[in-house]
Amino acid sequence: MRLSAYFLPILRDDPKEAEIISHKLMLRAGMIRQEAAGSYSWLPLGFRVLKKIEQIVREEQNRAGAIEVLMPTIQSADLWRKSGRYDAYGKEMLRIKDRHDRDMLFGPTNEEMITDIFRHGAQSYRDLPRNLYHIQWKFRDEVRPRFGVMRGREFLMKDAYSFDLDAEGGRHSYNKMFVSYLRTFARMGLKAIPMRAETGPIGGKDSHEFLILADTGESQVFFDRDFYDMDWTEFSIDYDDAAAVGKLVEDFTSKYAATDDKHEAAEFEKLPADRRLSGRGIEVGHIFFFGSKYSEPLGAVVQGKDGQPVTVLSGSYGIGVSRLVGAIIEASHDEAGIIWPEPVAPFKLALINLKAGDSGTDAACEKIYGALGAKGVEVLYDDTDARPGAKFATMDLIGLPWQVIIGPRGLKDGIAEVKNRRTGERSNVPLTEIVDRFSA
Ligand code: P5A
Repeated sequence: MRLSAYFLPILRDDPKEAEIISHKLMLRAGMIRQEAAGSYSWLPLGFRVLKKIEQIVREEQNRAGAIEVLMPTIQSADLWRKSGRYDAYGKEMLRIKDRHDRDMLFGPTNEEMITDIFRHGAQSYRDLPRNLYHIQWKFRDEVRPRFGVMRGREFLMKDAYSFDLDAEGGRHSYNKMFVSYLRTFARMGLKAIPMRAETGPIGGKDSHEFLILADTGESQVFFDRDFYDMDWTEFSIDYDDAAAVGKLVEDFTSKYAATDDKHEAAEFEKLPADRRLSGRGIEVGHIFFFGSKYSEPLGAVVQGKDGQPVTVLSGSYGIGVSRLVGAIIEASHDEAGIIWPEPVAPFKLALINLKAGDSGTDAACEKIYGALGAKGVEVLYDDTDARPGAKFATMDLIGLPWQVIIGPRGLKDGIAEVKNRRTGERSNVPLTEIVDRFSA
């Protein structure tokens, strides 16, 4: 992409309405624009990151055996009346009437709808276990939407729903999602610590929230220092091996970690003082097992192996896809701007032409831009006539992992400067080697 033809409305100054760094940087980097309280348009740069995150989530859900569907955002109130949540959900639910005066709502979550879909599509024990998920916009009329996309009213969620015949199967389904979450967040460069949590309006008694540590997080968290020493990268596992999956979950849940509403001071104090850590955390995922809470009132019953009817058991599993964009920035930035982990970066590298209009630098840049593009490397080519200082500031702000800088001076010696955004390390690389350095 050529910057001269792109849409990147950069703000030089800090927007006043933003309280936390990720919100400031997302506005300054031209990633989003606020449309109403807690509601944002995703501009080209932000949209690319959102799609990258969504794709990682999708790949890891598929790997864990979940099957993608897509349900509508607007739901009928009928199923919610059956489950008892139409009244219970309260003011957070955006209620709508259609032209026939029927009660509709903008879905804050989909337990009812998916249970009804499953009920109509599954007849016998052979149709279980199954896990169906979608990645769809939700609306929750939050009392205090704030911090940009971190607590929005309209936000993108991945929500998965499992259906099992018995408690043991239900546990395995829950554990598979647990492990897939460790993998998903690790691929984005995040350590998201699983913590015991309140189940709130979703219900059930078992739930874990996945939190990343950041001073601006909304939850107070307490956890064992040992989490730092765990291996957060090696989660290759056979999802069909219930014992192995269970063992990994056990490793991560046997250490103390809880949000403040589930915190048990007495238990925490049993840890040696130097292992007791507390801080703030951002909830990027939340998984629940609630058994028959929805299948019972909605009549999700299948024929069991012995011919008798069985009410299916369920869990639901959420990831805050749009929240993750902000959360990753909270975890990865410096005073100059965002530092994207490569897997979620909007482009892999910035190609900076220090003297656009100069036939030498233009020709060198065009050649590299064309060759990298042909290899499938995502490049944002700054071919504008802005001053070098402004170009560097913009590229540092938007945080692409690599910068390849080409100016008349280096060109004379046949070299470009390559800068790593995270480490700040710079090196001189022969122009002839640049294209080989990067892969898609
Ligand atoms: C699980 C999937 C649920 O809704 N039902 C379907 C269950 N859980 S949850 O914890 O309420 O939400 C799941 C994740 O969505 C993100 N999230 C939000 N992101 C941005 N703005 C919001 N207002 C918001 N509310 C929830 C969180 O990451 C949460 O873990």
